[in-house]
Amino acid sequence: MLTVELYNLKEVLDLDCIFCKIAKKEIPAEIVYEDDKIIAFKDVNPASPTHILFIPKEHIESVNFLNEEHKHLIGEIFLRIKEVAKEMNIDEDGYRIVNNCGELGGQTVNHLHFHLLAGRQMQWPPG
Ligand code: DGP
Repeated sequence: MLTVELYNLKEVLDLDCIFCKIAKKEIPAEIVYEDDKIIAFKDVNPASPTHILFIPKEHIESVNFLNEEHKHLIGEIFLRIKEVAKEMNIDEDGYRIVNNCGELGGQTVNHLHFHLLAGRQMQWPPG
């Protein structure tokens, strides 16, 4: 009974998530990498010549919602970022990986994602 209720709650939370819809191919995106747990696609509003978003297919709202069971998944996301960066020949010039968490962190889509930005000189501190 409790399992069913939790499952329904998860369905409700995922229902309006734009990134869940991209992961389920319900809305289109320019996908650059995919496996059973992770998908990467071009940002619709690129902030640099290369701007790719890496997300877990599982709906995790933000870093605040990570737990011990996600350790391997997060490690895999970073390894896939490294591999895609190499495939796209941006590894030698360099790139930036960004995660925005929560309102003050600038997070606008509440599904954990890592931005891979490249192709221009990055500035510090970020805005
Ligand atoms: P953040 O501000 O860190 O939550 O980044 C969210 C990013 O997601 C932002 O750069 C724009 C991008 N984005 C929002 N909606 C869509 C969409 O429907 N498709 C794609 N490809 N990117 C999206």
